[in-house]
Amino acid sequence: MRAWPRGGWFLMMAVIVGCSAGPESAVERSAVLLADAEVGGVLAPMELGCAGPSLDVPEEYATIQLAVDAAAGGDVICVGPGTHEGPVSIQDKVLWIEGREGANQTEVLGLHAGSTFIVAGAGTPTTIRGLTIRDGRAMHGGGVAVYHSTVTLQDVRIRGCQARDGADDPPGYGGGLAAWDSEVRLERVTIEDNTALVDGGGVYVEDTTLVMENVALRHNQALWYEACFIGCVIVGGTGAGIYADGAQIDGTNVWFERNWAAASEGAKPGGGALYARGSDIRLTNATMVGNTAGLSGGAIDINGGSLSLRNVALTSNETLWGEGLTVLGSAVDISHTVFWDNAGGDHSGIPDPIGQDGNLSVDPLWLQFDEDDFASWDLHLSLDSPLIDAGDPAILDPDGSPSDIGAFGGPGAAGWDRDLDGYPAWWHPGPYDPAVDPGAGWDCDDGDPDVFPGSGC
Ligand SMILES: [Ca+2]
Ligand SMILES: [Ca+2]
Ligand SMILES: [Ca+2]
Repeated sequence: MRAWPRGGWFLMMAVIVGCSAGPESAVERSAVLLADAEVGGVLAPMELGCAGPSLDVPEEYATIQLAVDAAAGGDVICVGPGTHEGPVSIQDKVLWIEGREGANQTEVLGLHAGSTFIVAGAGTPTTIRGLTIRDGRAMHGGGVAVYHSTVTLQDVRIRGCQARDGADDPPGYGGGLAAWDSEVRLERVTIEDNTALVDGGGVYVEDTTLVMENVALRHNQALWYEACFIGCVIVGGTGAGIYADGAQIDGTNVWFERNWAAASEGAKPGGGALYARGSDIRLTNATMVGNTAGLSGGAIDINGGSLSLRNVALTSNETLWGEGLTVLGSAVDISHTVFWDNAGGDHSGIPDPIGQDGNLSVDPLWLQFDEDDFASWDLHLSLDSPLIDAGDPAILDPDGSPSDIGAFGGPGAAGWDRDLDGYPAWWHPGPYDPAVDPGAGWDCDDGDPDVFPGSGC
């Protein structure tokens, strides 16, 4: 049964790609880092980024790979603005790779010829910063593949990457990013419009620790395919936002929006935002809206391990036969979390959490939300939202008030900069206030790097 849209999905995803320089330049950021690093009279090149000694692309090395090959462990590779060709392979070497003028100026293309970045055997943190990574295609990690390594991605966008074995063939794992036996840290990272054929449209992690702060997973897909040998079998895709197997995930201020796991009958489970098995998942101040899965777990499908949700908004997710949250044999700790408008019901496999530990079943009253017009969505809270100050009182918002539920609550509420223009999105409930917010440095349009205070706000 083909009950799901297929080819039209990409066309529905109009995403603005900006090309302007960020007003907070890498030079300015690096000056701050330089001042920090000079404390005590010790300079650490890996902490200076482009402000310190570096191998420069393209001035000294024509490609990033040539710079990587020439670099010694601990070196900084500084990538100039423009479009650079990958794939880039980093083997047994700890490096810092930074786009000097940030992700809106610096793209690395995978050219559909493997993972755009592969990092293997880097025992201490290798950092990739200030880049847009796109158009990679590989069986594991179309954008970034990490093996037996410790990797940090900062101010990075991963877009339009695919996990698949060949041009048309499954299987693939982790459209945007995949990691095995690794430690991965994501800070201010957007993973959007990536596809896996089959599991982990945005991210696939196995036996890996994944820490996320201000991470947005949007419009990723885990697709189904037909396997035809003797007759044809439809096999579903699982974990459209994230697929976790034997992983530990700790996410603070995480945003799952309209990821799509096309699991179907006789096949795999679902997990529109997240599928996990044998994994320990902890999400604090997450927003999970409009995700879709086939069999179960419109937002979350978890099997074994543990799940902790705190200050999470799990609303308006869809599944054909399951619920918003599907739990099978997991230890669950849910508090200050709102369930609302999930097709097929809010949850299964757990005692009803509503009405205790601060959990709610109320309309979140997003600032703008029309299920049929997702281009208009604005997932800030409206001024009369019942999620305001309804979060865990032990967690505070940037203004010192009790935390709001969702991605715009908690200390990291002010840390969103999805368009990476250097200006954080306003976090407070209610619409942007043109009298006050520009002066405070809040971005009125965090999806467009050409619009910021002083330019359109
Ligand atoms: Ca508050
Ligand atoms: Ca911004
Ligand atoms: Ca902006």
